[in-house]
This record gives sequence, C-alpha cells and structure tokens, in this order.
Amino acid sequence: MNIKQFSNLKKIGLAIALSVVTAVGATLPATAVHAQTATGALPMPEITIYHLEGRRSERLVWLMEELGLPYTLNFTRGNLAASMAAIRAINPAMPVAPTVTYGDQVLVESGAIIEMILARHGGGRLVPPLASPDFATHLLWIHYAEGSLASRAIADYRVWQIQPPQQRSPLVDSEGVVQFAENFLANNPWFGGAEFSAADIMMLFPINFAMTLNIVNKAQFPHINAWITKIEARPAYQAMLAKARPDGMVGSLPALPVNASRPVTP
Ligand SMILES: N[C@@H](CCC(=O)N[C@@H](CS)C(=O)NCC(=O)O)C(=O)O
Repeated sequence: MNIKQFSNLKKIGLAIALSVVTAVGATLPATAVHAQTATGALPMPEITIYHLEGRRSERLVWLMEELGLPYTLNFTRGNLAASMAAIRAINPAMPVAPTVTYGDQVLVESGAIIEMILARHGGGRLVPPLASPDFATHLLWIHYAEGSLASRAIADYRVWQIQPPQQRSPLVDSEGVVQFAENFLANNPWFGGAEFSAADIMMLFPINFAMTLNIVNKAQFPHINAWITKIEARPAYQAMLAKARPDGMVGSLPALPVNASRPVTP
C-alpha cells in the first residue's frame, strides 16, 4: 500500500509546485485505513497522515484509532528516506512528521492538529469536561509534551552527542521535566486526569524518547512506567503499532551510555 502510494505520488510528479499540493492530496488513492463513522459535529474532509515509523506522526494515527475516524496513512515501510521524500513532496517548506493533509490544507504540529481534530470531530471524546480541573491540566500536558519535555530531552541528547557535560545545566535538565510528569501521575491515573485523554497521546513520544535513549534513568519513574504499561494495553495503541510501526522501530537513534543522566560530580 505504501509503496503504491509513493509511486503514485511520483507518477503525478514529485516536482509539482506547492501551489498544486492540494491537487496532489486529492489524487491520492482512497486507501482509508479505517472507515468507521465519524461522530463529531462537523463533516470531516479527507485526512492523510504523512508518517515516519516510530516518530511523532504515530500520535495522529493513535488519535484516529482511539476515535474510530477514517484516515489515509502514507509511508514507505522500512524506508524512512522514502517516507521523508513523500513528506517533502507535499510540504517542501517544513518537511516534518507528522505532516497532515486535511482537505485542502497542509498542516504541521501534532498538538495543534490533535486539538483541531478533537474540536471539530471528536464529539467531546478524549477531552475532560470543560469546567473540570482536569481540563486545565489536560491542556497543560498537551503543550508541555512539546514545549518543555521534548525540547529539553532533545537538548540534553544533543549536548551529550557533542560532548558529555561536566555540569548539568538547570536549563537543560531532562530529569526535572520528567519528574514533574512523574509527580502528576503519582496522584492521577492519566495525564488527562481521571480519564485517558489526548494529553496521554501527546506525552508518550517524548517520554519514550527520554527513557529509551537513556537521557533519563527509566527506573527512577515508577508511576510513568505503570502508565506506559496501561497505554500499551489499549487496543487503539496496539492498532496504531500494527499499522504505523509494523516492523518495530526503524532507524533508531543511538542511545546514550546507561546512567548518562546522572549529574557529573567534579
Ligand atoms: N513539534 C513538532 C515536531 C515535528 C518533528 O520534529 N518531527 C520529527 C520526527 S519525530 C521530524 O520530522 N524530524 C525530521 C527532521 O526534522 O528532519 C510536532 O509535534 O509535530
């Protein structure tokens, strides 16, 4: 399916200018992964998720599986470069995963796309009640996932790749940002508060990034580990893995040494 989609894209011309990106999206084969009925308030245009295996675009696939909404998934299995070429063809100015075509629009930023889909098509699902305290913390974690957690974990990882730091900067301190999440889960079952929400979908990627690459010590965060176990038991998460990561992780980044996260004592 994916190779076919990619070759179809090539047939209609990878060099087509951005001005006709809409037409490219419209001519993609209608290979919707899922075709259940939408329950949201607004009619939903065709959605195509341009995906890289194991990357943030999994959030959108997982969201759509949780909601039971139709979408087309575009990636070339086991070939990140080919998947990225498809993203560049549709979104040359900002080629990142996820790139999502939503009707005529080409969208980036997973959190913004998730909030838009929930507002228009979610029918109140995966969002706590507006007047509840959980609504405020749900939004907090939706934005914290990229704004604080991913940005600090990636900064730490890059610093380590250049040269292990002699002293940990309080401004680049992944343990602190993960600990803040751990503390919340000590008192709440989900980042959505009482119930699973889209905040949980947003938080998993940077937490996995920080833990699997040894940016933080996974063993220090028991509540997060218990939360990951609950996440992995969700049918929609498993459906996402089967469709969006059928061969496991592709092109993993090298992990840091174990215990790299420990502050260096001079
Ligand atoms: N804040 C953006 C980040 C998007 C992003 O950086 N995605 C990564 C994959 S996880 C990517 O496309 N990297 C490829 C690149 O930057 O060249 C979001 O949440 O969607």
